[in-house]
Amino acid sequence: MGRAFVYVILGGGVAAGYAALEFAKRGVSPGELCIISEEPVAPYERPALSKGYLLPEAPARLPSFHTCVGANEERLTPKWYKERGIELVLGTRVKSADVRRKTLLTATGETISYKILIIATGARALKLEEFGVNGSDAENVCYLRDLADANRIVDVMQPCSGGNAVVIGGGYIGMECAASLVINKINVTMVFPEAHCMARLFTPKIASFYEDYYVFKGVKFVKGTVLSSFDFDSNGKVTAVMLRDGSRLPADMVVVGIGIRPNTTLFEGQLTLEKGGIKVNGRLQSSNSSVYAVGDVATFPVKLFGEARRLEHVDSARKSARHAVAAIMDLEKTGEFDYLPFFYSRVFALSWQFYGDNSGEAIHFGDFSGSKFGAYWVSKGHLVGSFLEGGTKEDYEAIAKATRLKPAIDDSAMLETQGLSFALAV
Ligand code: FAD
Ligand code: NAD
Ligand code: ISD
Repeated sequence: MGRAFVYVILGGGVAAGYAALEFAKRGVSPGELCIISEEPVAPYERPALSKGYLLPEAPARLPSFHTCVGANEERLTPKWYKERGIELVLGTRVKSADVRRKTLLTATGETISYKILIIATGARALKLEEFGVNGSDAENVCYLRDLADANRIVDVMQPCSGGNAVVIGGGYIGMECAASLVINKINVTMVFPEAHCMARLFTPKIASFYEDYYVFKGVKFVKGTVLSSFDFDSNGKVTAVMLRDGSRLPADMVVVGIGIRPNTTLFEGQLTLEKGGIKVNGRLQSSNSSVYAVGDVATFPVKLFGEARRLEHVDSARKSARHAVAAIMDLEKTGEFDYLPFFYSRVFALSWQFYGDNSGEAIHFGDFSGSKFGAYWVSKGHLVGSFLEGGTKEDYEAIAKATRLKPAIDDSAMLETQGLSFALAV
């Protein structure tokens, strides 16, 4: 038993939604395109799950944040797909793939064949068990990758008002969930192994601003250690988190955000992998010319830095997906993907954006005791990265433009003095 399509998108997350929009704009015919997703709902803007979705008042709920509203584009509801003859195969896991035969086998036993496959399987959250700690199955231990996880956090938070949450991990999930928990009137302690939060991106000085802000909001930080085990009650609920430094943190709930792994397993041994992702060229095409990969799962050449990167951010998922579809449907006219890495976050009343690469020397600017400050990164005499908290639309456009141009920097002291004005004048 099986169905055949010209184009199949495997995965139904952010990249899948933006790929579908691009296919529709370029005139895909009814019956040509299919999206297969393990999730039971049409593609949505995953970033909403750690922000609007967790708010106690007027929380974001589907269908309001289906793709592609995050980029101010159309909202692709199930009706939108139906009207265009785009098949949504939801709640269906693909359990094996054969790129030589161009087939996918679903967990329901159906074989789906394609002429062109776009892999958009994203990533999975790392589990504590992978670090030797048991307890992920406890009813008050939460992760956050998909809608089911977000619903679980909402349910677990409800009886915890006034109680204690321990957040494991000081990255994006840790920081954004900690803010949401505080807004839900839950006392939060964050635990992570590094010396400061957001260690992959922030300098100690930038991190210090956000940590101070969080402390003002009541968050406690336990840095430089990791959890070693949980205490459980007789119902198997976690009651405390034991740390490797010997301390014990009482917990009514736990949120874990300790990184992700791209979902590449189906293609291991069939496609070339690089840096943990599926290696693709500037057209997002893998080592098999009928297979493309986009979003979190793809390692693509970042022309600006002359090297391949795998990015775990929504803008990259949206743009790589659209570029892949452009390359598939208009191969002759579509050039190489020329992407400027862009990350952002919003927590409490704060909001920052980052463009480029955080390598080389960091040069801070602005008022770190006020509401607008930032940093430039200078590598090999050129500006390669820019961070700004509290900017206006024009400020962010300016740092993005300046970073893309990679201007030569002869005098770091002058860059520090000029600060944001440097980017605004480029
Ligand atoms: P995903 O959106 O994860 O989609 C992958 C899809 O593939 C899922 O639907 C999954 O179920 C499906 N799938 C996987 N394997 C199979 C299989 N075998 N069979 C069928 N289906 C399968 N980035 C930012 O830049 N800013 C933010 O503010 C931000 N906030 C975030 C908040 C949260 C809570 C999370 C989890 C991520 C956030 N991100 C953010 C990151 C961003 O959401 C991801 O980079 C983006 O979703 C990647 O898109 P993707 O399509 O590659 O993968
Ligand atoms: P992350 O990579 O941002 O952070 C992982 C954190 O885990 C590290 O900072 C570290 O503190 C911690 N850690 C690592 N090993 C640990 C251990 N053994 N014990 C305790 N802590 C440990 O990953 P994340 O925060 O889990 O986020 C998951 C994904 O979601 C990422 O791809 C991220 O980009 C994405 N996301 C992005 C945004 C955004 O861009 N605004 C928001 C939410 C999620
Ligand atoms: O990109 C995003 C983001 O950060 C969100 O919170 O999309 C969502 C919402 O803006 C979409 O509703």
